[in-house]
Amino acid sequence: SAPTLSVKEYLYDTYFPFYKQPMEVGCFSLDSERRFFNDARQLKYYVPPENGKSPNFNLPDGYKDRYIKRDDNVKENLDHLLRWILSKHQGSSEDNSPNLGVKRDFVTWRGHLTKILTTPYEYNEGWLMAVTLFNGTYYISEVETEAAKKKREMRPEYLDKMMYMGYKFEQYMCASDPQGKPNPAGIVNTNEAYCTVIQAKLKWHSLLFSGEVDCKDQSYHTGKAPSYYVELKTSKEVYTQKEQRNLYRYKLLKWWAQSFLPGVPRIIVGFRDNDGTVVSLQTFETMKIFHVIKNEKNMWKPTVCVNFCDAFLSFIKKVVTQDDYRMVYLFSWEPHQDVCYSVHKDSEYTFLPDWYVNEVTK
Ligand code: 0WD
Ligand code: CA
Repeated sequence: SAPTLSVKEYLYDTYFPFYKQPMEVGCFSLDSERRFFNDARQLKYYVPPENGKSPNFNLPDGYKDRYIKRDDNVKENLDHLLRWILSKHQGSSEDNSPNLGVKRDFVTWRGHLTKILTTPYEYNEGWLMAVTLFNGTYYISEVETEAAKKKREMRPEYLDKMMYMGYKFEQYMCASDPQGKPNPAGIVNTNEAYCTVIQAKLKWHSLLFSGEVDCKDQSYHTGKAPSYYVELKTSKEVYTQKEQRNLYRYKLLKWWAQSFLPGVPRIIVGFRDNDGTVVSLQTFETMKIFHVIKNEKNMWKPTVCVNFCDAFLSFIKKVVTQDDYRMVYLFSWEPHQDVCYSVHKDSEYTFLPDWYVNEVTK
């Protein structure tokens, strides 16, 4: 029978594997109509609240009348990232920035890798990852599970509002220009995005992935990307031990994995009260999160996450053998089970677009 991959924690609880310092190789922007631009026009700038003042951000403000939501029925697959790759491919003769000619084993979204990293500690939601080997590179693109689709379509309004509040927090904390001020009277449009493109290496696997970045902290003048990037989060105020445990066990795991991958060093959390007002801020340094949680019982270990990711990428390399843009190896995982896969040719799962395939094979 076909090989499978176990996700059991103890299998991956060994030494921390080699993860080469992630390097930014480019960026791109998506505008208010989700149009692609090969530049940093959507980058935002971090503006902390005035010295000594505690924040007082009204996050539900504008939910009803100043909110333009991205259409999440549109499946974009890897398209924006592929467009970025092509723009480098085409411009490569004038462009002598390093590494772009380098072959990479894997191309994907950062968010997909985050899901893979946290798999050994996930007990609620499974995932589906479509993998195509094309011209020597493995492309990984997530497929929405039936369960996730149902959940999205049935999403109650309070959860939708919660998502809005996360974006609203960004608006309170960021300016559009380096010398600008935040504009909380503006519209929240979730089509807009600034994405960094990162090259990294995990043991034998070279990775090229892209992730959305919230803002740049200009007080780190000497640094370069990704070291000046900041990830913004909101969370409910913590009152009890149990609430603190849940924050550490579930949210910090996801936040750590998401920011560790691209090397985003700081996560700034706005804690909101029951009315959705942010009343305090706390900074977590990504590389110190493990020290924060390690004395608590039954938590999680970065080493398990990263070793599992390495094992999954090796599993892909073992299983995906046919180099063909029309083939998809569909990897699926459900909680308490092993990762397994099925193979599909010319199916609904094919995701590399013709415009990409044609340009690369030209
Ligand atoms: O499944 C995905 N993650 C896909 C994401 C599939 C296809 C495209 N994308 C796009 C997203 O729309 C976004 O523009 O890629 C970009 C982000 O990718 P990522 O950085 O790899 O995703 P992730 O790390 O999961 O999310 C980063 C941020 C989120 O911030 P929080 O603080 O909530 O983690 O990207 C935003 C969100 O702000 N985001 C989205 N925005 C609009 N629509 C979406 C989405 N579906 N998913 C994440
Ligand atoms: Ca964020």
